[in-house]
Amino acid sequence: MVRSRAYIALGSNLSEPKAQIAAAFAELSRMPRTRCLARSSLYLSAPISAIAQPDYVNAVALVETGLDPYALLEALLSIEHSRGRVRMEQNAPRTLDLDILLYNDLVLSGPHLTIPHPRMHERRFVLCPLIEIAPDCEIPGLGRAQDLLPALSGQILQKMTE
Ligand code: PH2
Ligand code: MG
Ligand code: MG
Repeated sequence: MVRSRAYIALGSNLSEPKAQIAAAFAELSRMPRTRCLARSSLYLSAPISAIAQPDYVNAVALVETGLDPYALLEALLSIEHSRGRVRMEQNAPRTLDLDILLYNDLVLSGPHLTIPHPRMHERRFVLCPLIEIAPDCEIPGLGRAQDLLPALSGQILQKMTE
């Protein structure tokens, strides 16, 4: 089996967000031909959105998977759906959001999937947990994740105690 490594961003700000993220970590390991290799701490973060909404709980996981990027996306969408995610406008509150951040060192741009995630470098709630589990992480086309953090110091984020 061809094994790939993917970093997944987890986010929730509805229906007990902390429990949603804990459940999602468990679900990631239940995806076909996939196991979770690392998970970050949970982070409480102010919403980045034009819509007023509750704070988020965010985290990042590293998975090893035999799924190709599109099959991985399908499996993540199916977990979101099973957790009661209802799609509304962009950046609306959600029970669970699972985004592919990186897939090996792949660069892919299509109508349904863009890798690296196109907004990951602008989001402290993504980069902080990512760096926690992958300190030397390189984002194809953008360089070291560590070097992108200082520009985002204005974004409010707090590591949660479990
Ligand atoms: N996700 C969004 C929009 N804004 N803000 C925070 N703090 N955390 C998120 O996960 C988040 C967001 C759309 O995916
Ligand atoms: Mg998202
Ligand atoms: Mg998403």
